[in-house]
Amino acid sequence: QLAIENKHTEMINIVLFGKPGAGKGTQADFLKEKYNLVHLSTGDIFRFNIKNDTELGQLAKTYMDKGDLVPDEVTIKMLQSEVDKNPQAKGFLFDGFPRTIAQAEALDKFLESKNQEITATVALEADDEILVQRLLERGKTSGRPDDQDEEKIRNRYDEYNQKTAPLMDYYKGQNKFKAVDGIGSIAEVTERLSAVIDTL
Ligand code: B4P
Repeated sequence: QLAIENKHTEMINIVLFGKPGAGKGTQADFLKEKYNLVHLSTGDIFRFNIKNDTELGQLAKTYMDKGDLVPDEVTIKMLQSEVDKNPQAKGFLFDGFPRTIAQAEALDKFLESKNQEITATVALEADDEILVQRLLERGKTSGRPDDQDEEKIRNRYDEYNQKTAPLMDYYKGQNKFKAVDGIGSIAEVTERLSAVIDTL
């Protein structure tokens, strides 16, 4: 009985959800400080591994450069090992993970094994056309191969629509899905996200 109660009160675990370029990484930088959460961005972890030319990085690069998702098996294993590196965490901010139903199911199972769960999934909503422009803009300076041409960016949206969008129903089915408008200044969007997180 006690264990079940603890499961709901001890930690807050948030999934930051949204299309490519919706501002997940941008907002995560503010939210992790404000709520004292360990920020895990699968995109950042992959890019770190690519930069350091690790085996994982070499593999991830072949998918990311084309705008494809990295295979579930690899991504899930990596995420779990990052969670395990933070036993003192007060909660996690998952950014860019999960991106498939298989990843979401694996995450639920994994957290369950630690007597934890996802508290809520918060989605940043925005139109594709605005986001494609944001990514092309970032591509001018970011050096990210997946931001540099429209065809790769469009492929990321196809991947999102096929594999990631179904997660909205997955989390709605668990009554854990909350959406906020992702258009506006960075500070405005942070305000909207905070208003939702404060209610959790
Ligand atoms: P990610 O690194 O997760 O990147 P993202 O979707 O491009 O960006 P994000 O939403 O974080 O946008 P950002 O804040 O940067 O993924 C990259 C790739 O990694 C994937 O395509 C995939 O290949 C692989 N990958 C990652 N996770 C995976 C997983 N779980 N499974 C399989 N593969 C995985 O913002 C974008 C731009 O908008 C920035 O330039 C920013 O300055 C600007 N911006 C942000 N907010 C703004 C605002 N309010 N107004 C104006 N501009 C704004």
